[in-house]
Amino acid sequence: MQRLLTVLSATLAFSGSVFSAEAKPKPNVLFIAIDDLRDWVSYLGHNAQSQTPNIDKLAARGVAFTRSYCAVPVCNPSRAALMSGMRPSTTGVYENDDDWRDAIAPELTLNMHMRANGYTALGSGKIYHEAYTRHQDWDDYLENEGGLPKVPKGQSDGVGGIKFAPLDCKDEDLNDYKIVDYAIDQLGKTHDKPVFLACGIHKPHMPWNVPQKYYDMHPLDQIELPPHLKPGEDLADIPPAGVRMAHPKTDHYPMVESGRWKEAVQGYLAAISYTDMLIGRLMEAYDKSPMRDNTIICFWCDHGWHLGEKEHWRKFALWEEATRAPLLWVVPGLTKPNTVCNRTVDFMSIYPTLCDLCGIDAPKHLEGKSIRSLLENPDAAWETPALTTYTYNSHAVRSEGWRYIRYMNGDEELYDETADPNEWKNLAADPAQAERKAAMAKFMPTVNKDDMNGNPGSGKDKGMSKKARKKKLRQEAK
Ligand SMILES: [Ca+2]
Ligand SMILES: [Ca+2]
Repeated sequence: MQRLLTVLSATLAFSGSVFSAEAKPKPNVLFIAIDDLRDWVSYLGHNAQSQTPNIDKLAARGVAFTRSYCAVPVCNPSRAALMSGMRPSTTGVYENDDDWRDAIAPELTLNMHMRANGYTALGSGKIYHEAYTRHQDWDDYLENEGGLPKVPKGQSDGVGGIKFAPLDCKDEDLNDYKIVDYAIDQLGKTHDKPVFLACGIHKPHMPWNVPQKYYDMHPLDQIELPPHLKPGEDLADIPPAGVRMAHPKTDHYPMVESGRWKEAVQGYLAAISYTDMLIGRLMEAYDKSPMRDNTIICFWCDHGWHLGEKEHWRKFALWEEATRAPLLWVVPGLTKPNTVCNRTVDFMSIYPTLCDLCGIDAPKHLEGKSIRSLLENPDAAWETPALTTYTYNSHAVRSEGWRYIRYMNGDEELYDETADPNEWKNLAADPAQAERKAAMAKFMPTVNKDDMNGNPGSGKDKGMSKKARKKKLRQEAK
């Protein structure tokens, strides 16, 4: 009863029923970023082998989105878009080699905007792509303490570029453990200002090297392969631009030939289970934290992953597997436990939603809009599909029932997600779908900036060296 009263009074204070708007304390934010975690979390029911009890418990605290999509299916541009509020079509940050710092001025980012509005910004691990960090934009940051144990010599580390192997080591031997420790320490402290606390976990990014016990949780003889057709069959109705994204010769054919496809799936599931253990530790600290009753939780993942669907591996594609990624929100006084929202949202919504929930102005440059209405009522009207971009002027629009992809060269794909959730039958050439395609195309950006290497955009900067172009972009970003 005491506990119920505590929660109730905190809820009233937060909802403003007791205090005036001025007296209302700003909520803290626990911002959890996961790297390369696709929709294989138990609560989404997409893969029965996945075991994520701690992430499921976090989902049950608030609103779990079932149709949430990244802005870009690649680490660096996904994070740059989410943290700046600007799409790659606006910034030119499309790939991992586009240094976002040359395109996005410091004051435009989420962490800097929170600081400008009275927040202390604390971070650990991978929030931005770690090749391009700007730690002076945070009040305190722990980048990467601890190491990554190596696979012993003589033991296989995977198949080609797909890296997986169980390790003889402890949970705490991996750097993510210490990255979570940092957030746990901060949750245990009393802070004099509201806190934006970001914790970026690297797993389940490759290499899927985690302690053996996580592999043992997913016995090889019980592993099932993801849904797939006979070799060559699925790609047969995909236009050349889509087949180039699948590039099956790079990863898929070698994987099939190796006979180790199931082992790779086991490795990814093991890395997910390790990640789930870390979330359990973090949530235990959250529950004990003095900040708990006035702390918003936003849990997101930078993009999805293919494990052989469409004969494709990794992210770097505009299909469901590469673009769908978990999104969870817990907002004290606003969200209700065990809420599921089936509306389509993309991660451009995160920055404006945090501004909205924290009572700070949303900067004009933000391209997404707040999803507060969906957090209050998951069935609220919502007309906006999710938009994902991968490479210059190549976009996917995802509505609740359909996915429409249009590549730079005009190649198209269209999938009926209700009848064909595996996206096996491309309907783009069907004349009966022309109206639907036109309606969905209206959500694609009309302005598409050149990528930061000067190609293959409008051509106006062609011939400029990479260095000269970066200089120009840096000037423009100021
Ligand atoms: Ca990633
Ligand atoms: Ca197909």
